[in-house]
Amino acid sequence: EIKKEFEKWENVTGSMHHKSGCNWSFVFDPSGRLCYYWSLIVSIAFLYNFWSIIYRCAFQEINEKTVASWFALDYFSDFIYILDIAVNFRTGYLEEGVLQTDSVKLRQHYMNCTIFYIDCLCLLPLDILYLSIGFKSILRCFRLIKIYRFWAFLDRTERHTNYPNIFRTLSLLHYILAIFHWNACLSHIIHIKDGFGSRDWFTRSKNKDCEGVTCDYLHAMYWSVLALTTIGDLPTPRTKSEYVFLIMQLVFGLFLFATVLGHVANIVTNVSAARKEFQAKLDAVKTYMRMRRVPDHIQTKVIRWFDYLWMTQKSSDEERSVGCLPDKLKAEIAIHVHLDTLKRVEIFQNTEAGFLCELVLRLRPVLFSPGDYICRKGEVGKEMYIVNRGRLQVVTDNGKTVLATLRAGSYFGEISILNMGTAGNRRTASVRSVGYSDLFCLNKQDMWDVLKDYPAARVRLEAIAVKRLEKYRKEPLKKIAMGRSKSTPGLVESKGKIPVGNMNVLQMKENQSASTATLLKADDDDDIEDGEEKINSDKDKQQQDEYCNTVDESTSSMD
Ligand code: PCG
Repeated sequence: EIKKEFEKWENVTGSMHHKSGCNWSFVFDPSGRLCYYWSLIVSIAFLYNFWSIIYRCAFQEINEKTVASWFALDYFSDFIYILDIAVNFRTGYLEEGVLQTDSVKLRQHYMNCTIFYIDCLCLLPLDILYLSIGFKSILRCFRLIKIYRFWAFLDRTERHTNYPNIFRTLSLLHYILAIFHWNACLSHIIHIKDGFGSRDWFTRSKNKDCEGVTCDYLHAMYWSVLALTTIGDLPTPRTKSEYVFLIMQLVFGLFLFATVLGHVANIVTNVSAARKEFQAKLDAVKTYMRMRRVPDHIQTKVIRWFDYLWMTQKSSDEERSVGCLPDKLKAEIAIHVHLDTLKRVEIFQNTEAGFLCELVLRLRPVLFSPGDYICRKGEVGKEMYIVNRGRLQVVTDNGKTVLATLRAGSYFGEISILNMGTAGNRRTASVRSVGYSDLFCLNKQDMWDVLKDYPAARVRLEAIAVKRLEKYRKEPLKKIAMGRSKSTPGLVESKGKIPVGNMNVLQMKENQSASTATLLKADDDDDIEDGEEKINSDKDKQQQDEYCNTVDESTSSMD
């Protein structure tokens, strides 16, 4: 327990390394959470400098009353910068993909990096000049170089956040306000320094209601917003330099405006991308159906299918979104996403983790509408299905006799793909969707590929198939076994052999072995009406082991 807690804590903080005796030393994991929170603090310190330096430069508002607080804030932010250097000395780095934690190596690595010199430059102590030129914030301008930490922080947040569009909007807003702020302060500096020989281009009319530094700042900001958003309504320039300055302002504003517009359009497009993609697909299908004069009732059915798809927040090609991930990661996601369903599927219970991984990667989600036939008796079976959501009925030829009702966690279609029916790879019954059904589809080739490596799962699958067949045909087991031995089973048989698992079932049946009897007896005890056959898992596990041994033996003998 303690170890677990410690590991959890380590995950949050980075890692702690125990050195000789009671010498504990921290090493920050650069991708850990502590490093992230620390970069947030450094970013706040940077933002303080970013907004305040230019403001204080322009408005010279520092007086005896405020000087103490500015001093305190300045040196607190400097303290954070110093601490940041200390943190960087203890931040691990990756060498050949391995996190380095040795303190000497970390120190050398940091000191050999340009970042170290940049960090030192940020803290250039020009403050000493306060003594000669006074408390001028321009002397702190080197603190702004720390912007690289702020950008890194934004980058990481954008990558990690679950709301990237909200984050992008806020970040864009911040950039716009910062540009307005800097432009306002710079224009104010030019204005007070009598930059263009006159002050009319910027001066506001005297107003008793709004006086003081704050009002001056607000006026500058207002002027800056008017100029940069190209709204105009600025005091008419008089001198040549005023004209040039204002023209430059307006041109810059135009570019800024276009960039902002582009960014906003991008964000809006991202937000509605899923909807647009969905709508485009629906429109294409509708156009096609109209052109081909598809009957109205089918058109309605198709549109309802789209309705259900949209309402259940499903995209018809979900897999595409995770397509770029390596298989292992894809399997992890898929297992997590489909876990609830898969846990209910009996062939997946008590199976090796590898089996689930292999299978889950090959599952393809499909959606059926009310009354749709997923398969019909006599068709060639090319895939099997697992029910994720919905209700389905297994029906006989006439479609009236319901053999079983399948619900979430059931599977069907395995008999024909395992070539277990007397008619080989033909469907032994029809399966109909009662309402909308959300299924996972697994194609024959994939199924065989997986079962080849997991014979125990195959034995289970076949045992249940035999039981289903018996229920359907009301024939004694032995007969089925005989029938099956004549049929053409699957891939292995296509190579002239009887599939190992099938042979196993046959052997079991022929020998009337205790294993089969137990397995099938367990099946017979099931709630047949529901069609959700359950196997006593403990007994089954025992049997499986027995079967596995037999299978292994037979496999090796066949090989
Ligand atoms: P398959 O491939 O023959 O296609 C129809 C499927 O219905 C069948 O495989 C079984 O997986 C499934 N099924 C579920 N319950 C029953 C049942 O009681 N009898 C039969 N024959 N099939 C069933």
